[in-house]
Amino acid sequence: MSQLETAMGMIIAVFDNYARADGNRQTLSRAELKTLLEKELPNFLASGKDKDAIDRVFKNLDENGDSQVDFKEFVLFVAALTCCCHKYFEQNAAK
Ligand SMILES: [Ca+2]
Repeated sequence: MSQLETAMGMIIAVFDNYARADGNRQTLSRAELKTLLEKELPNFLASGKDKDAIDRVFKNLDENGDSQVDFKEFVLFVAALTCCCHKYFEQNAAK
């Protein structure tokens, strides 16, 4: 597998790993998203020790308002975060 194929496969695997905890492996509940963020993106929430941080992320991700985060909503979040990282590295490389 190519690097990109491997990366795509890993995003799917991470989603599946956390989404299946409650029996419904199609979506992330709020609790599942919380575990995923804490374990997979510890730096993302490090600054926001307030409990509202997860609620805000969850609300933003749950675009259709069904109180579940599906794979499409999750992957858009990963893409947006990746764009931020890319921007950050680009800015620092230009200095
Ligand atoms: Ca689930």
